[in-house]
Amino acid sequence: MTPQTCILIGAPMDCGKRRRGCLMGPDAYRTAGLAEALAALGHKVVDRGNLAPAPHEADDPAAHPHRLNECIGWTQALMAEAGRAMDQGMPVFLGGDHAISLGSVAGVAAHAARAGRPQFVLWLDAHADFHTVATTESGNLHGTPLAYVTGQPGFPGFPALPAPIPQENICILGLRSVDGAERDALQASHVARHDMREIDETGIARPLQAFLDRVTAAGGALHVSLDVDFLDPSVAPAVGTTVPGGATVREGHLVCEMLHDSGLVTSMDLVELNPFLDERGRTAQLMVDLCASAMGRRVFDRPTRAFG
Ligand code: EXY
Ligand code: MN
Ligand code: MN
Ligand code: MN
Repeated sequence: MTPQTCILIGAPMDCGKRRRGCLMGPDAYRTAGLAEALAALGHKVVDRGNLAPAPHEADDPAAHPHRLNECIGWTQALMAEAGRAMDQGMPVFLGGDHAISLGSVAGVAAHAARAGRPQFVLWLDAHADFHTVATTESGNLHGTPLAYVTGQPGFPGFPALPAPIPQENICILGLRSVDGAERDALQASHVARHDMREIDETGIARPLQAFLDRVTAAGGALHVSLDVDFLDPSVAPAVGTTVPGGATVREGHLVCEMLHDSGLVTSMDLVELNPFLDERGRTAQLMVDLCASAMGRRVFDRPTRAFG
């Protein structure tokens, strides 16, 4: 892989849901050696430290949705930072819960639009995260970023989107927990979505390669949003929204290895890690290893020639 300048951006955002702990995510990735792993692959690594939300009104702790003003403040800060970082290299946003993607994805899409490139998004998640502020039953805004970045109505108070992402430029892999309103909205949409049943039947490489081929054909920029709960809880326990039946360690690595080989990835989120729920850092370490795979770590330079 061409050496990149990886810009690590800590986003200790914890307001996208009620269970606390994701604010420790950026430091857990640092402790697990993310910068060192990327540098060992030949990349330049710049750690920008941690962001803070833009100034905002205090939230009523009992309000629905949960901590809306703080989420809007984070979205403003992350959108601005995403644009700056895209000018300097490849941003890796270290969550924080998945509400960081309200800002990171909106910001990279705005940058791509300025550069005249279509933005694509790969969403690796047990959940669809396709609620709006109007449809969320839990009131947890980490369940909304894909609806926001595709320009769905129902996000009062959030920044206007400079560049909504076309639904057909989104692919979700790993689905196994989708609420009714999300299911209806997704089924009426052009978002490509692949649940675990399909992945069991076809393997994970097939839907991923089909999507990567579309990104290549369009000359697109590709943002990858990796939610810890994409992975099976038996191998990635440090997340508040575990759903059994997730991706295996090897499925996770294969996705990341194929992403690297595609040469398409222009930005990335690592989200939902809650170090308070981890077991001796194993989930943080797995996320770092997956990121390293996406950035070029491999066992051999070339595959072994087929025998016979
Ligand atoms: N759909 C559920 C809700 O809206 O509360 C769960 C959302 C979980 C979101 C996690 C981060 O992927
Ligand atoms: Mn620029
Ligand atoms: Mn998510
Ligand atoms: Mn999830």
